[in-house]
Amino acid sequence: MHNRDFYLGAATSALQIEGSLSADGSGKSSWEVFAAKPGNVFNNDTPTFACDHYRRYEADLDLMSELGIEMYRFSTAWPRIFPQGYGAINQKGLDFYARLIEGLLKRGIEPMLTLYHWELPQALQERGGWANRDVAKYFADYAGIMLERFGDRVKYWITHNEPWVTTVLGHLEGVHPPGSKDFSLASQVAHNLLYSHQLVWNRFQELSLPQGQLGIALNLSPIQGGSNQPEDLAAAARYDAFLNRWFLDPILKGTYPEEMCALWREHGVSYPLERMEELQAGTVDFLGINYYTRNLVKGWDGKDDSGDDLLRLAQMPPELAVTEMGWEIYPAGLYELLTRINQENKDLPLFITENGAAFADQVEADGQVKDERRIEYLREHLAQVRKAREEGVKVQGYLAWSLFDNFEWAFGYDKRFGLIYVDYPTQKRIIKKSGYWYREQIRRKNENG
Ligand code: IFM
Repeated sequence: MHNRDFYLGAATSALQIEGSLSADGSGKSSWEVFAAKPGNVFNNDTPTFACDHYRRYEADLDLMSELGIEMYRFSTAWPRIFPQGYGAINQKGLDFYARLIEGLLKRGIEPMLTLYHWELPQALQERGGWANRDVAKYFADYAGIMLERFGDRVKYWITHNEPWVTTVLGHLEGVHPPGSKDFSLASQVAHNLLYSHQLVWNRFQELSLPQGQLGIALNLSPIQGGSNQPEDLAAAARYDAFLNRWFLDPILKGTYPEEMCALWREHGVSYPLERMEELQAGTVDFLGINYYTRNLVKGWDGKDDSGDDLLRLAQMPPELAVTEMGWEIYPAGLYELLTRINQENKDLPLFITENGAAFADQVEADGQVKDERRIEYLREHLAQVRKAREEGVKVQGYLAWSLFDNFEWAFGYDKRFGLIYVDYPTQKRIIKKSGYWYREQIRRKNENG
């Protein structure tokens, strides 16, 4: 018996697992082009083969069944559907996702479909990417096709995965495509991403799918001062506006945080300020939260010129436990986030759309991957979710990141987040100890009702 008012599942994204990037008439994505340039990705790894999921999806679906996964969050690659970003539809691209969705439903696994997990058609990047407002309109057209085609079978939809990452890593830090470092451009991009979400929300309302639920997945973190000094606490409040509320506030309240507006005024950036009214409040049926760690922040003492007061992170105390990403393991942060969001938005349905950890997994002589630290990480985070639910927070699901080890963006294949180990040269999959542990959690949840 499945207890489906709370799903336990797993998540992936297209580019990170599929491979076969030019199969069946697909166009190129900006990530494919960025990764091909030496120096952009660790070890010059590319997503060309990844987990070869495009060809092995049937066997991968069987693995999901074996683990008892109840919900599977995946993304569709825009360039597979519209190789040029708009215009002619590539039917074969749609057919792949039709087969995947059928395969999930046949196995009793609820699909959650993310429309944009960072794969911008390169043809659109060449026309200015997300800085170009037309791209938001093309995105809404692509979303419209996906909704028309799959809206009868897919209930849970996500527009953007972590638009903050597209904005900041792609346009301010320059470590994701297009590799820009420009605050004004980043602010324009952020606004257009939000605008594209709004356009999809409008379309979603017009279609009025009987069961459809639309959300967005935001990377959120509790932000704390590196010390109790007033300047650190003030910096933490500003950093919260930058990391969390830049996207939360427009989606939920229809406004930008005052701290961001002040920063734009200070830097002479007018684009988002002039267009704020095109974003409405409450444009989600549920909020997806991707949670990995908290951030400690320190104020700028004015002694160096290494950046903006708003954007500085404190050095973490070296004694804190971290994952292979160097991210502090801080399970209580998940509870802090859930209760905060629930307080500010009473009874908003929430999903943990990603949570997980990279560790240096090894296949042992007996062929097993005994990833005890990942089990500990998942156990502790799930306990925080349980606590929030017991206090009445409407968390409807928890999706582990990730089902498989996969292409971890600028870190290439160096970081392993999976419940399932992938030996890339042979493409052999090995269910890790954490995968078996997770299966047991799912079984117990359903046994206890
Ligand atoms: O792998 C990524 C994912 O694509 C988006 N969220 C964070 C994960 C781990 O870095």
